[in-house]
Formats: sequence, C-alpha cells, structure tokens
Amino acid sequence: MTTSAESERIHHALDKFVIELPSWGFANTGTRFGKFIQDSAATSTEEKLADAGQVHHYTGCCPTVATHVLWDFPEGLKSTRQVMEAAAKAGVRIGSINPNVFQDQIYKNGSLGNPSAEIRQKALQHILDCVEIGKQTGSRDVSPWFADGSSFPGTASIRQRKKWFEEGLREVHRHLSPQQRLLVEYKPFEPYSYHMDLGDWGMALILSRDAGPQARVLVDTGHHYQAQNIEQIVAWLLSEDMLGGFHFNDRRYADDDLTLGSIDPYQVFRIFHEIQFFEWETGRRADIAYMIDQSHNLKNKIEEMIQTAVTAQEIYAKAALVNHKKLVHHQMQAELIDAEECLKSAFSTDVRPALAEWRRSKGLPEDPLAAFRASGYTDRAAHERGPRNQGAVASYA
Ligand code: RM4
Ligand code: MN
Ligand code: MN
Repeated sequence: MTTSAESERIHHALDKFVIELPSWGFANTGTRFGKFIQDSAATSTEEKLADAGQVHHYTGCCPTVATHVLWDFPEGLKSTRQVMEAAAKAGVRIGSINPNVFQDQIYKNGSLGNPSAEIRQKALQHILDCVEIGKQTGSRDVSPWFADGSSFPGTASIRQRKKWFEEGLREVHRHLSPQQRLLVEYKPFEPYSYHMDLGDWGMALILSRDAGPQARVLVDTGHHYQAQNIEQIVAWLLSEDMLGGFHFNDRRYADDDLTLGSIDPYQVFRIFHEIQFFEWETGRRADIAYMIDQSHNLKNKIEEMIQTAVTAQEIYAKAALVNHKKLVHHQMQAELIDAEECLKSAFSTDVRPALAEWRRSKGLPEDPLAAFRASGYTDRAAHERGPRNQGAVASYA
C-alpha cells in the first residue's frame, strides 16, 4: 500500500504519462514460420484504429497510434484524410509515422545503404513522403527503422554504406518542418546475419547528430544483445540530450516483441527510474515519445495491449516512488545497500490501489481489462470480421 503522499506522487506521474500504440499490433501476424489467425483481428486500417481506440477508451493513457505507411496508408499521401477521419472516429490521433523501406523486393540489398543509387533514391523518396504525411497528420515523429545490412563478410562496404546513410538522413532532415523530429532506431541483428548498418546506439547517435538538430535516437528494448545494460544507454542518451523515443516490448531470446514486463519488469523499472531521476535532477521533462512495439499472435490483441498499457503505468508509478534525495545522499556516501534499497523498496511497492484511485478520479474503469472483456467487443468483432480473416495470411498489414 502507498501513503497518501506516495499516492499523490503516483497520480502526478500518471497525469503526464502517455504511451503510443502500434497499429501493427492489432492485425494478424505470426512468426517467420507461419501466421496464426484470430477471428477478431483487425483487417483494415479503420479496424486497427478502432481497436486501438478501445485500448485508449479503457486505459485513458494511449491517445495516439503509430502507423506504418505501406500497411496503413495504402495510397500514401492520398490516404491521409481517410486515415485521420478513421482515427478521429475511434477517439485517437495519428502518432509517429513509420516508413517501410524493408518489405519491397528492391530492398533485398538495402534501402538508404543500397549500392544502387536508384534504389537509394526510391527509399529516400518514400521517407520524404512519410515526412509529408506526418505534416498532414500533425504527427511529430518520423520514425524509420532500417533493415539494412549484409549477411556475409566482405560483401558490403561498411564505411561506404555509412556515408550513404549520412547523405540520406541529412536529406530527410532538410525536409522536416520545425515541429517534426526524426527518430533513428537501431538493431544489431535481423534480418541480416553479419552486419547491420545501424547496429547499436552509438551508430544511431552519430547518424542522428550528423543529420541535424531535430534528430534523436530511438531505443527499442528488444534491439539489444542479451546482457546489454539498456538503462545505461538511456542514461547516456539523456545526458547527451539525444533520447527521442522508445519502442517498448519484452524479450527472452531475440527481438521477441513480447508483452512489456512479462519477462523482466525490473529492467523496465530501471529504465523508467533513469528517466525520472534525470527529470528530478534537471527540473525538466525528458522529451521522450513512449511507444509500444509489440505484435501479438498468441494472446488476444486488444487485451494484450490493455495489459501492456496497464503494466507500463504500474512500473512507471513504481519508478516515481524512488526517493531521489535519499538516493543521491547514499550514492555520495557510497552506502551501497541503502542506495540499492531505494530502488528495491520502490519496485516492491504495490501501486495497484493508487492506480485504481487515479482511474476513478478520471472516470475510467478501475480494471480496464475486465471492463473491456465485459463489453463483448471481441465477440462482435469475431462475428463481423471472422469471414474476412479466413485464410488471411499477409504479414502485419
Ligand atoms: C522492427 C522494428 C521496427 C518495427 C518493425 C515492424 O523489428 O522494431 O520498429 O516497425 O519491426
Ligand atoms: Mn521497433
Ligand atoms: Mn523490433
């Protein structure tokens, strides 16, 4: 249980905490070996947005939806109005715009890092279209993930490809409006098996700095090697003012895109702690876009998103309970056990009653998952979409 002062801290923290949903988390997806179809899964952009709207309706903390341009804007810029109308109808807004320069056949050997100037140009043009879409939807972040890399030693010039990335990202940056940001995501493995052009946070940092002042690094929790200390990366990026956003998910082995906190909730806590510690120390809000990047093929998709949003709130609330003043004191005195206990006691506090109270105060259901289940939405969606979902095996879209 929390004291009333602690509950107040939690309420204050939750008032500022929003997390973006990924449109691709609501459609049928699978593993690279096969797709598992759910009758109630979304079959169109409108349905993905409607499902995301359900998550926001019950949790109150997911007002925006990240979109993947090829999957959600089938006619590119021409689809913008329709997509925005569907979002408004669903009670959400369009959030970050994710270019897709990895799916088409031409990208077999890369996009902005492709040895063919013509293909590099096509990739660039697609990203510039995404910048335009973002201007129209009023989205702040354009958030490319580059699948570029090589699978065999010696087959690609790593330095030359770095130069092509510098050129491409500078050009993208030149087209941003003053309100827009470019978020550069990295990943050390997959789909290529030898090198990935943007393999880690250092590479993303160098390219972001080179691109221009509105570029920042995006950290996807699943995009690290097993033993990597992600919260240290977060602390360094914060101290460099270069952390722009997060893709939250959990993982056990690789980029598993599992439910946040399902494997290692303490890691998520340590990340949130570094952020809130920074905010306390500097007295300013870290300008970070929190997003979920998960695709669920075993659990019900809307339920899992609700579970994720609620988990994110719980862990964020726990991190808000760290006594920073005490922590700094113990750190300075090198009182290791006492310092560590500041984190552990916050992490082990049951914040659920305070969260329920926060929800009540906002007119939200105390138990968002139970409320969603009681609504019968899944059965209705399964009934209506079921026939369309038979044999629907396309990945993500
Ligand atoms: C990648 C990466 C990107 C996401 C795609 C679908 O692994 O995490 O952020 O957009 O998957
Ligand atoms: Mn991601
Ligand atoms: Mn990923």
